[in-house]
Amino acid sequence: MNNTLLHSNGMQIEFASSSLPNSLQAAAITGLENKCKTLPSALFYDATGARLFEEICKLPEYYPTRTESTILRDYAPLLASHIGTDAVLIDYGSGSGEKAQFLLDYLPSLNAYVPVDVSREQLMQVAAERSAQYPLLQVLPICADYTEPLEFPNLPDGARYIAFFPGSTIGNFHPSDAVTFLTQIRSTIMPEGKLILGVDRRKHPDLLHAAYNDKLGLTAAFNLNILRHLNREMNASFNLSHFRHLAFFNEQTSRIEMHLESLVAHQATINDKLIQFDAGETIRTECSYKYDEESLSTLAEASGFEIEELYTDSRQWFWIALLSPSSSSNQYCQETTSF
Ligand code: AVJ
Repeated sequence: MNNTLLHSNGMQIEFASSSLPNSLQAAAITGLENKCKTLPSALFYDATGARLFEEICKLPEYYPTRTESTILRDYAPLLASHIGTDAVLIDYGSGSGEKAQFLLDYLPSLNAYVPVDVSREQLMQVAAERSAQYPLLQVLPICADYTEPLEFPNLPDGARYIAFFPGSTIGNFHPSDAVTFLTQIRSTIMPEGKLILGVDRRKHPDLLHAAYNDKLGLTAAFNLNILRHLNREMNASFNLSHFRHLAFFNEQTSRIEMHLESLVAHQATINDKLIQFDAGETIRTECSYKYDEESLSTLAEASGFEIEELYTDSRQWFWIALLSPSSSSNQYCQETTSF
């Protein structure tokens, strides 16, 4: 593939023929060159992947989305009372904007709503919808990868920030990365802000297994789609029929692992790099950590937070955690993070 262009001034200009950020492309290559092959989970979400995930959320076996929505609906008034008046709500990864909607109806005196998302199209649509819905609300969309430090232009000094990070996306971070990310949120919302965090709880492995191995095979399609995405955006040559979906609960690490298992010894190319697969070798595509009270406390503490409230559902499958910066803690202390 020709990725360079000769400019009229004689300079070679490199351009990406792909809509994937270079950092994500680099991470894909590095991951596939590892001894234990991995791919970044962010690669799931091309247009097809985003649609498949929406369908997964409707499956009877896939409980997290539905359960979190129930908790948000039940506790929205209480959460609103903790948020208080004149706050700025930062919606980390606003997506289709549905989750924050549960809160906004109860927050008539919000200072501003700040949806943050990488998908510009979705972000602008959410911003337009909310502005129309709440004519008095300042809506300040930020198009960014929220794992990078954010800049908040145009916000009044001394605003109280409420970070909202639902969806149990925190479960996709390795514990040490989760600490880094939450520590960064903490410094954004200091000193008076709060964090509302969606967390999937550890539960019976059969329930977890079913949620990631649905009968219709949508999760398998979602997982395999990552290879189709790479074939299209990184000039890769993966043969999807050489792989199968694998998902299991790893008891030691308390995480669901999703893999793509190579059924035969074969090779594929990606951006002209040759990747060899043994029969039975896997690419790990996702980890989804499941928390209990102890591991959640450890995470909160290591990130300089304390748990103020834990809201759960009748089956105790999911948490909406309300965290506040701990007054006593030293935010640079990040030692207690192995599970
Ligand atoms: C969107 C990250 C919460 O980990 O359960 C769904 C993604 N992966 N089925 C999760 C997912 C497989 C999901 N999160």
